[in-house]
Amino acid sequence: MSIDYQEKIPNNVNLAEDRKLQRALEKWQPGYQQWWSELGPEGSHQMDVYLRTAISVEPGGWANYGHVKMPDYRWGIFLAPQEAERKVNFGAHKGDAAWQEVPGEYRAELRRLIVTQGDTEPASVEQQRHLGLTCPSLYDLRNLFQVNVEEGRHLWAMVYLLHAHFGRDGREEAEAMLERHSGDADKPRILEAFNEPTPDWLSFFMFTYFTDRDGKYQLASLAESGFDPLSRTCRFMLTEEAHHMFVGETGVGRVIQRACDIMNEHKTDDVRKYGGIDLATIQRYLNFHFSVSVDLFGQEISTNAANYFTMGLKGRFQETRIDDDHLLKDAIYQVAEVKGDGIVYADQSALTAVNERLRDDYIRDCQRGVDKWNKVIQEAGIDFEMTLPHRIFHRGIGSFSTIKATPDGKIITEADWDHKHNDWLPTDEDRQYVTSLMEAVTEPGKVANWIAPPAKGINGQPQDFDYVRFN
Ligand code: BYC
Repeated sequence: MSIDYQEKIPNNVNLAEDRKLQRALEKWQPGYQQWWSELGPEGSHQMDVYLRTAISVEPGGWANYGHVKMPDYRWGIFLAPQEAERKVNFGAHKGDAAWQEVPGEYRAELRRLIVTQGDTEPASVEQQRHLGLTCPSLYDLRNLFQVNVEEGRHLWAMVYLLHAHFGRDGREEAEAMLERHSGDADKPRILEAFNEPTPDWLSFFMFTYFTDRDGKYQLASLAESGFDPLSRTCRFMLTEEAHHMFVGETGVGRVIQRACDIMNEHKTDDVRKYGGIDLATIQRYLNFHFSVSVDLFGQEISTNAANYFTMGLKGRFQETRIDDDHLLKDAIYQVAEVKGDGIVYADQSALTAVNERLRDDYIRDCQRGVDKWNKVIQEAGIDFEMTLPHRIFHRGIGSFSTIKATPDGKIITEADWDHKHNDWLPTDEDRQYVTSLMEAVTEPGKVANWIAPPAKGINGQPQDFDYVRFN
């Protein structure tokens, strides 16, 4: 499964053997490059960036590092190897051979899932396009760009599926991916969280920790798909996603570390006085990014999700490892709902609750990083604990979007919310303060004052490595 870099579009799908598809993708390519030059990372086009590029899709064999100009990055089409005799593993077609072509009766649903997934990828690049101008170090700048080029490649992954399997409407959808833009009043991105700007680096680290993790869970569910090309492309995308979440987890951890260092060094709680970001502000950012990411799982009770499952298009997280019938006709699942002025857990059909189950898996996973951040605080001997807010806090989608709640899950009145929400979510003043710290540090080995240096370099490089060269 080696990748052919001689091709105009690098790929491991024998693109050269399908001239029609190759021509269609080559027609889409200039539009993509134009989009990258207009809405990709601002001011970056002449820089040489120490990026990793996929050289093979085999585990462990794919990372190749070197300085590249991002517009010359070899975006391509890479699918994980085909599993012999793979089956549809859940839903009404359980036990059938996995589909290599789109099942005609599910075409619209499958296309919608692929379009929704694909739309988020360029959206995130657009959201982050100004961040390079205020990087806290060359290490961080390089990581931002690595994330950006990989999100660009993930768009390629979905565009390939649309072109290869959905004919003319697939090609139209691929065009539309470059026409919708994050935050555009007329043509916004599909999912709400992808229309919010990522205005500063603390937001970026929170985004890569919490929102990229939604990506991990959605991709993992799509990797279970009975539509084999979707499964294979998502499996490879997941290997890239891990680095994005690492950037988020270590990024937030370093901001926390710096706050603790300042508190200890100056024997003070007034971290801002010394140019750091205080733990309470970090907690408010966490509350915001967690809650908007939790929304990305959709409604608690969703017939769309039930249909995707029954059709065999989108499974649960690690579907094949779950010990049940994978049909969910009579199974139940406990889902939180509002009752009076509190919440209760009630039995629901497990089939219509698959979004909620995925959200549960996601929330458990989010907690692991929070525990690590708390270890940093504990080791510094500081009495403070970061917490994930309750799932009902600050929701815009689903049954909790109609109520107001505290971060610990108590339902409150609108008036109480108006009075208290500034304690729980970043205030204008917080955002202004964090923005005021955002100044580019581009000397090799130097790091901005508000964040601790990374524990180790990328690919074993020393602290003062020139990850990005400005030309
Ligand atoms: N915003 O039945 P429901 C990533 C709509 S992130 C706006 O629950 P469903 C990445 C919904 O469309 C992962 N609208 O919907 C991360 C529906 O509309 P209709 C992206 C929303 O379909 C970082 C209605 O509400 N991938 O990869 O079960 C950087 C009823 O809702 C939202 C995917 O999401 C929302 N948040 O669930 C880069 C996977 N939520 O039918 C990349 C593909 C719901 O009434 N998508 N609505 O017109 C899906 O699986 C599903 O579309 C969702 C929504 C889970 C998102």
